[in-house]
Amino acid sequence: MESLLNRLLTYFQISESEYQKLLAPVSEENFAMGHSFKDIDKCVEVVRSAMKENKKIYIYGDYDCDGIMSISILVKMFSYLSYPVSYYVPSRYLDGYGLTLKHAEEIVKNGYDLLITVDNGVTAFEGIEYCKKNGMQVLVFDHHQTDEVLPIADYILHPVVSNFGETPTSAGFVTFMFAKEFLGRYDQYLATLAGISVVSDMMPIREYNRNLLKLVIEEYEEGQFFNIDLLKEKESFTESAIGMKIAPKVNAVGRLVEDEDSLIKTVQFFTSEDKNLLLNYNEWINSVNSERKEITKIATENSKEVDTSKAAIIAR
Ligand SMILES: [Mn+2]
Repeated sequence: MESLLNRLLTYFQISESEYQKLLAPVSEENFAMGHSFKDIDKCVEVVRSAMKENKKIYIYGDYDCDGIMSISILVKMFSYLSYPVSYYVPSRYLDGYGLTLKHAEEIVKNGYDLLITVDNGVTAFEGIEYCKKNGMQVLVFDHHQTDEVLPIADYILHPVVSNFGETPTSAGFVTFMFAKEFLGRYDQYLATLAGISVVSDMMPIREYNRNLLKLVIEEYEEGQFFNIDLLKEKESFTESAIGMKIAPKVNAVGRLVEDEDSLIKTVQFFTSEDKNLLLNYNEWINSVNSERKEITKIATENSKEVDTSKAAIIAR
């Protein structure tokens, strides 16, 4: 009779060597399973020389949890090196998704030298072309579906474009891999933000996604990251705490809050270590999330056709 293991392997359609890999302990060294991004060294070089020449760096992200994790990973990375950078969380209502030509004009006007788009960019043709034509350098860290033509950025870091791997992953993961390469070390906090983004963007929990998530959950210690402790409340830090507590709260802000000055508080929340600020912003995030819950409740009670985009007015 066929062994139970063989029957299971057939059932799950995995080979014995894949099974062995699943059993192997995940580490900071092997979680990416040997996958790497083409041109990641070039991206590192662009940022390194920009810093050497004291160039002005601008990060343009997105308003959902993945976008906010991606911006926060870069902002925190630069703060480790005490290098000042500017960043922007676009408003779903005032800017919409992705770098616009209008915003690119602002960036150029303000004298920035290097633009890094995160969780957007692969379809921002006009904005990126404008920046390039005006002498800026542009890096794109994204994971969205690309057109056949790519924007004329200097380099694009993308799971498919950069031949990273078959399994889709989040922009936070892509950005984390850059930060890891740039810093020359695995940073647990940045990895934790990337792990959150994998869950919040509902990426398949397989291969490197699963490994990173497993690793950050295993490594997590209560009291280590005050902001994450606040968000997850009394739960232990697990995939379900991310999916049920952390991600919905961060997404609620991007969904409901209109003005950029408030949106930027989310990145401050993930990059600051000022306890008072964190307590304060946590309360604000919770209040926005309560609004979100209230709206969802009303919407479900009333009808299936309630326009929740109007909800922004309530939460401002
Ligand atoms: Mn995303």
